[in-house]
Amino acid sequence: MQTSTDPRLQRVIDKQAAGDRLDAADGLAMLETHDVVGLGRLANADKERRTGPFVAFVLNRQVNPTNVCVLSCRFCDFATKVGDDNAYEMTLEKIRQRVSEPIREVHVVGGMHPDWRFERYVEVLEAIREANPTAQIKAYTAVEIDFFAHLEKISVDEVFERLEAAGMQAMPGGGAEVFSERVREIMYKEKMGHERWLEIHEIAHRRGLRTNATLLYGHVETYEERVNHLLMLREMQDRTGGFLSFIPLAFQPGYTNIVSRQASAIEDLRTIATSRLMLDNFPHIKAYWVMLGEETASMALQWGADDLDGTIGEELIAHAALASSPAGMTTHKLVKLIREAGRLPVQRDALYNVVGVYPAPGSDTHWAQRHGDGGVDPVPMRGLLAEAKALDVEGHGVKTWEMVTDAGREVRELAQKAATEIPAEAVWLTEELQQESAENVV
Ligand code: V47
Repeated sequence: MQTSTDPRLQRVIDKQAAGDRLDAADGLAMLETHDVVGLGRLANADKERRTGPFVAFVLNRQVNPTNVCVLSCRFCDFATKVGDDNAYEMTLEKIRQRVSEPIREVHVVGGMHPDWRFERYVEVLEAIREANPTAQIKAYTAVEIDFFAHLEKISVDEVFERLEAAGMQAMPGGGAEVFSERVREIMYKEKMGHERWLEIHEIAHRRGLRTNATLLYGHVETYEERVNHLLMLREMQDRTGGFLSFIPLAFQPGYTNIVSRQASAIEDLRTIATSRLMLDNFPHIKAYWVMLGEETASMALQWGADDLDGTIGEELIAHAALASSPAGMTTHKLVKLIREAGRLPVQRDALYNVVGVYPAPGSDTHWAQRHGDGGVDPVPMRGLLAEAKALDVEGHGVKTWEMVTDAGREVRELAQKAATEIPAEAVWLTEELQQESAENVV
């Protein structure tokens, strides 16, 4: 059994072994521990129980339709006002162009423009669906949904109805920041409070929409406030089961003068691991490479994270705040990053259905999988998926690629198969194979 030189972390280790639920004191102990390696081992063991050696990514594009926003949050370098030099509004044509590549997910988030009607935001989704009917749309944060409801003087349910009819299939986790009135007063006092954020996600879950949750950390928040945020999410997930993924967002200081530097890698890893262990009812923890940077994101895959988000294309929010990560990533680079972390890459869609695995290459075939622009080909899961039983999250009919061990089969064995039994000649998924893959998942 694992032991630690930190008595407070030892208590967490003992509780994990006994299957006891972790509490606020445990969360604090993890965020404060000097035994970062021990914490990583504990979180990694938990990750492996859930998703074995697999790490997921998605071929996606981020669309930020405008940076003009009615709010002026202190932490946000992205938002502008009408007439500012860097203010922009994307045309529907530009949006169509941006999403017309072969991708699985479009992530839409942007400013709340004072002159745009709700219809314009609906048209954004319609344009995306028209340009790429098979990509799943993960659109608009709870803050934007609340804004639309006020703008149109309609209920949140009615907002969802209109957006779903236009193609929305999931909701991102942005806008949560930190669930603390103290922090809200300092950083984003015009923005709605956490009760409303949670309420809107709860309405989404009730409708059967899957959503994500975020935490913006590394600015003025305390460790207690971080832990409290996690506990509030866990409590809601106990009730609804509708969250798919949790994404700790490392604050990019940019020009804000709030803090002089971004949280350290050690701090990032502690936060990822603490999230994995506290959020025992969240299927996935995302290492968002855009804000963590590639190196820390790669390490996070050994500290409890099972997802790297995606190829993204052009990211504007973190980069407005001077993030030093690249604007987007190629599939090849993501696969390489995941392999370097000793993991098996899995391509997923927005709802965490598996699209394909990238079998571990023999040393001499590794680069053989490269071609043309440096892309790598996934292999459809086929038979493998039939054994990797899909989970139905809390009876909501949501299927995830989470591997279950209680089916009497060790995850390691599945990974072995992924590495050895998949034919060497990798092919892009044909329509037919996509269909088969999708059928296998559900
Ligand atoms: O809500 C703004 C944050 C969020 C900064 O759900 C900043 O899958 C760091 O929510 N430094 C938008 N963060 C991004 C987001 C997200 C990203 C990836 C995946 C998903 C998902 C959601 O970014 C905002 C805000 O909390 N943010 N400015 C900044 N300077």
